[in-house]
Parts: sequence; structure tokens; C-alpha cells
Amino acid sequence: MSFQMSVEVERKFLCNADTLKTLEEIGAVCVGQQQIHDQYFDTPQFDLTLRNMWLRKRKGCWELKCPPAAVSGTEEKGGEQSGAAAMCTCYKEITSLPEIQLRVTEVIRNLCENRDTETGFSYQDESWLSKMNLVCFAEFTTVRQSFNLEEEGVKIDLDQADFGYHVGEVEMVIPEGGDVQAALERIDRTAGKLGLTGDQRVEGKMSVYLKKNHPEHYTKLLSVHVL
Ligand code: V4E
Repeated sequence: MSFQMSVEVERKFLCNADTLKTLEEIGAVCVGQQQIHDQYFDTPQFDLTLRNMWLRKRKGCWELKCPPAAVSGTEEKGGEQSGAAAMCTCYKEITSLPEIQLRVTEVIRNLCENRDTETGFSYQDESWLSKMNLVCFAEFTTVRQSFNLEEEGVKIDLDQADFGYHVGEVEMVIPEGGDVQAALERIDRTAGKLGLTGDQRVEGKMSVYLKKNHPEHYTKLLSVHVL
């Protein structure tokens, strides 16, 4: 069975007192505000996140984010990145629960061959979590204001997390196999319009959350260059 997947290309940025004004000046249109509650899951040994796999439940739906196998110019770690790609992340987003269970099972089964990790659980049945030894390791709520910049076809989110971190992101979601380079260029042009400077990637919410709440987990992820 094959599933339609999408790829999210994004650049995070730090918000300041002028961000809202700048968005208005460049013609970004506010398309709404929402509250998002996220729960992230992993084994107690961090088998998923150490492989840069992020399993979460958001608004009752399961999502798995992982690096695309090989997307030219966007290698997450180790690849020679330059220009726009160096400031961005690129993740495949999987939202089909059977596909998520399959991917997670592949990792867990390789680690523990005797474990019963059959897929085929219904959406309501969450026993697959305990069967795969998955527990919630991070839980937080974000207030998100979203904007569209039509001339670039990008979305801009301003996130205020309940643990005190305020971060923005310029993002484009494209179909798997779509033109990542074109997305990077649109994001880079948008960053220019927003006056974003700096050549260091800005931390995501998870990085700040783990540093504060689970420093041991944070240090392990840093050591394998996932964060
Ligand atoms: C991919 C990832 C994580 C999952 C959460 O991704 P993120 O885009 O940070 O969260 P959010 O709430 O904005 O998701 P969206 O609504 O856009 O789907 S947690 C850590 N990572 C890896 C990662 C990384 N290595 N570097 C940066 C800058 N971000 C994320």
C-alpha cells in the first residue's frame, strides 16, 4: 500500500516587538489564531527521537515527522549546506496511522526482535503505544497566529509556547518529491522581506522544552546532532 505524503520545509526565526508590524508592511494576511496541544511520544530509551523521528498527537490526530530519505540540498546533518538550506529544516510528515505504526514498528522491531509489534490497531485503540513501549515525554500548549504571504505562497506562524518561548516560522508544505529548491528560495525571499538576519538556525520549541524539562534527553539528542 502506498500513502500520499508531504514534506514541510521551514525556517524558524526569533520574534521581536516589530514582527507583527513588519508582517503587515510586507502584505502578510492574518488567517487566524488557534491553541494547539501537543503530546510527543518515544520509548524510555529515546529510540525514535535519537533517529530524528518525532511522533506526536495533535488535536486527536497522530503525526510522524522524519527526515526525507535524500532530498538534494537539505541533508539534515553532515551534508554540506549553504545559503537558504542551511537555515531551514526539511521533514516528511506522515499522518496515516497505519503508515505511522509501520514506520515506528520498523525501528522498534529492529531493536527488539521478539517484541510483538503487529500493526492494524484502530484509531481509538491506543494499546499499540504500550505494545511498542511508547510513553509521552513532552506535552505543551502553543498559541499560534498564522499569516499567508500570497506573493510567495508561504505560511508564517508566530508561536507562543506555554513554557515561555516565542518563535516564528516561515514554511511551505509540498508533496513528497516536489521542488524543495523552489520552496527554499521562496522561504529565503520571505526571510529577506522580514529583515531576518543571522546565519544560525533558531531553536525549535522542542529544543527549548527539553533543555528546560529533560536535560538528559536534550544532551543525548545534541550528542547525535538531532537538535
Ligand atoms: C522535527 C522536530 C520536531 C517536531 C516538531 O517540529 P516543529 O516544526 O519544531 O514544531 P511545530 O509545532 O512548529 O510543528 P508544525 O506545526 O510546523 O508541524 S521536534 C525537533 N525536531 C527537529 C528540529 C530541528 N532539529 N531543528 C529545528 C530548528 N526544528 C526542529
